[in-house]
Amino acid sequence: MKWKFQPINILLFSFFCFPSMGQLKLVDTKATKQTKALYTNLHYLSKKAVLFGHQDDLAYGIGWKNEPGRSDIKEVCGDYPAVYGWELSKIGAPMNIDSVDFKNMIEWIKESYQRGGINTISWHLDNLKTGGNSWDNTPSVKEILPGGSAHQLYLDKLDLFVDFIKKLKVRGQKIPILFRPFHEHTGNWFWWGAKHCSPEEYIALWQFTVKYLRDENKLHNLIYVYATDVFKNKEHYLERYPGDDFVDVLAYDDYHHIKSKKGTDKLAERLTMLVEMAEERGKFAALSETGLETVSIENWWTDILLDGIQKSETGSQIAYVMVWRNGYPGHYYAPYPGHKCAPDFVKFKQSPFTLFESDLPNMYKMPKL
Ligand code: BMA
Repeated sequence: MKWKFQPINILLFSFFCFPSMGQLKLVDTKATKQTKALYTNLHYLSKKAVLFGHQDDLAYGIGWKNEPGRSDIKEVCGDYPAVYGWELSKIGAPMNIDSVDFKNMIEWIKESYQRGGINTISWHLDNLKTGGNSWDNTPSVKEILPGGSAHQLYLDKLDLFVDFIKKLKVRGQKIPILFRPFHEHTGNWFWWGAKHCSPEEYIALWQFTVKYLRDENKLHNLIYVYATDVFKNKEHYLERYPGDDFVDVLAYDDYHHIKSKKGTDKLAERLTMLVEMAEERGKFAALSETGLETVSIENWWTDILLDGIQKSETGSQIAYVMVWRNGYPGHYYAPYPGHKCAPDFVKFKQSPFTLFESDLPNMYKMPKL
């Protein structure tokens, strides 16, 4: 039976599992009411269930683009995802790197917020030293830090980011956003990756960014998500960790150990470490990106993804899992009507453990605990 948000459940649950509920601390002590509520609700739900997310869900799917109300997820299982991922690469241009119109993105974020959904933003920032894209891994972190040759260019980009975030408002309420910059940095494919900057530089970049957004620009609707790629152990994960005062969510992306049943031992092992590290800090964890390109295994959703997440009791306590975009035939991570994995996705959706948009309580209202 699906776990229900009845007052008695909340009371009992919080008493046993969440004694310090009222004391969650965000990077931004001035975070808006709705942002604090979202963080608290996610933390709380993480102990019990996992929210499902999908990148660019409302923007396009396989065989369609920009069609109001559409979503491959909804068309397969009858509900929207609980979490929507968006990408800001090329901010300042009319469209992002994946041809999503920024004006439409703003509307989709508002629309999903009004339905009770949650939005997260990633940023494949161009290499500002060379003018290349984020995969141009010419070292440049030092150059965009204060005193560096491309620092002003970075400030200009951050100002575009600030303008974008300021437009995310509904009835005067600023929409809370889970912001996940400089991700997968244990890998080497982006210019902010492990081989292209020192831990000190990465940390300085992160801290500078938080201070610029929060303190200089007074954005108070951001929840900061630190997301590595795969990692060997806790020490490796924390090598570039910017500090408890600069991170709200401990996340990681994993496309490596999700390709077969065998790999899920590694997935479970990492999720366990992640949840432990988050708990020790009074924060929560997330599997910020994953997926099997073209979902070539028919029962992948239940037998690999869900089973992998649930394999370890501790590891299962992540707040959400998000799969990547349905870009084009050959590059998609979610089902669409008629795909061979669709029936299994419906089973995944029906699991009492997975939460989709209409399963959510009011995430923007502080739970009474
Ligand atoms: C990658 C791929 C690219 C895309 C990029 C940024 O993983 O999906 O096609 O441009 O993410 O969204």
